[in-house]
Amino acid sequence: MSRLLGGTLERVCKAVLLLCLLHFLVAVILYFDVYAQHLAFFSRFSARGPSRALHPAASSSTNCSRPNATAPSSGLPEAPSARPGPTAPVLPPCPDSPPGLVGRLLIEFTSPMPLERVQRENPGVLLGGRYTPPDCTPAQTVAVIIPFRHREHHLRYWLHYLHPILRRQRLRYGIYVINQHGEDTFNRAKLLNVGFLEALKEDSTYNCFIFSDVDLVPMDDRNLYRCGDQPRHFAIAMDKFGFRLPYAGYFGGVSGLNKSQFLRINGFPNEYWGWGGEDDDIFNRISLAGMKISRPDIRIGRYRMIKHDRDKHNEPNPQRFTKIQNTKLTMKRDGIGSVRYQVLEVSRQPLFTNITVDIGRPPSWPPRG
Ligand code: UD2
Ligand code: MN
Repeated sequence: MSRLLGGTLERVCKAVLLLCLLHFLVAVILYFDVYAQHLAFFSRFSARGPSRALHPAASSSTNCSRPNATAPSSGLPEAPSARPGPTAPVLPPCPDSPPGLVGRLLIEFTSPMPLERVQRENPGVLLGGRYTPPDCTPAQTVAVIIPFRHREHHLRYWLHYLHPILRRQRLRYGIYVINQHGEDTFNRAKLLNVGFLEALKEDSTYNCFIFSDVDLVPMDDRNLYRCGDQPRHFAIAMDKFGFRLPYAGYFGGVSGLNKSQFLRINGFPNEYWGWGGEDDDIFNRISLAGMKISRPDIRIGRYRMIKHDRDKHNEPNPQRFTKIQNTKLTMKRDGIGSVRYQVLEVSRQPLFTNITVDIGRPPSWPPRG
């Protein structure tokens, strides 16, 4: 009897032990899945010798305390020279869900951010802010376009946070800062039209255009800066709006359209001078063209905006309310097909391409100066 009992007990013990082992294994797998970036971090050490030889400056100064610490901490091969030459084997397509994404990021705008540091931490980024993943072939080429004037301080943070994110997302991309020359009234949407044309002039393979305010940083790298079947709105849950969409038709902040979607709506309006309304006009254009907005999950489309006052010469446009009622009438004649501007300078900086442009001034309102 006792032998029988002992035998049963032994079997039970073995089963429990086996279960524990299984549980432990699942826990380990989950751990490495969630903390994939740590894996990437460690793998960097094993590849340290050669990467150091290629980038002597990159080895010591990387800040790894932040989850989205830049450059080598992504664990990706960095060297442009690692890219395949004409005889190298064809790289596999980049995965739909890039491995090595971090998820939620810690974003803060308090520590100073010198450009030299950003540059040092992103050695794989080529002149003009161009990057191509060294280990796979992306399906799209993405032009990121930033409307800009007098926001150097914001741009530094933007570059610091975005380059590592975009690299982890395995994108082939270029960064275009469209800098409005002079002190006339600001015109965000017209600058974005200029960015579309100028980026294509530089590289006709661009087929996805992401339009981003300079002061908006995503808080989650799973918010993939890619284009899809429908125009995409990325910045759906901003800190300044309590991490909610302020209204159903909101399309401000960061958005993305592929080339054909952009051309189908005749691009963006050129006639919104000053603050506001242009994003609603773009939303109208998309709806009128029979397209729908696609958005990420509300938990992923989170953003921090660098706090700022309203800029000079970007006062709210009092015409915006009437203008957005008339998109149907105006979108055919006012858009990418009719944009007039003059490029004053194209300068390829280490982390971005700066395009200074004269876009003219509003016809009547507001008075200049
Ligand atoms: C909101 C929208 C923005 C746009 C704007 C109305 C958010 C987060 N963003 O921005 O997408 O629809 O309202 O026009 O809700 N800029 C300069 N220099 C200037 C003025 C503007 O660089 O002197 C650029 C810069 O990229 C900035 C963007 O234009 O981020 C939008 O201007 P803003 O940040 O002053 O306006 P905001 O935050 O109300
Ligand atoms: Mn802003």
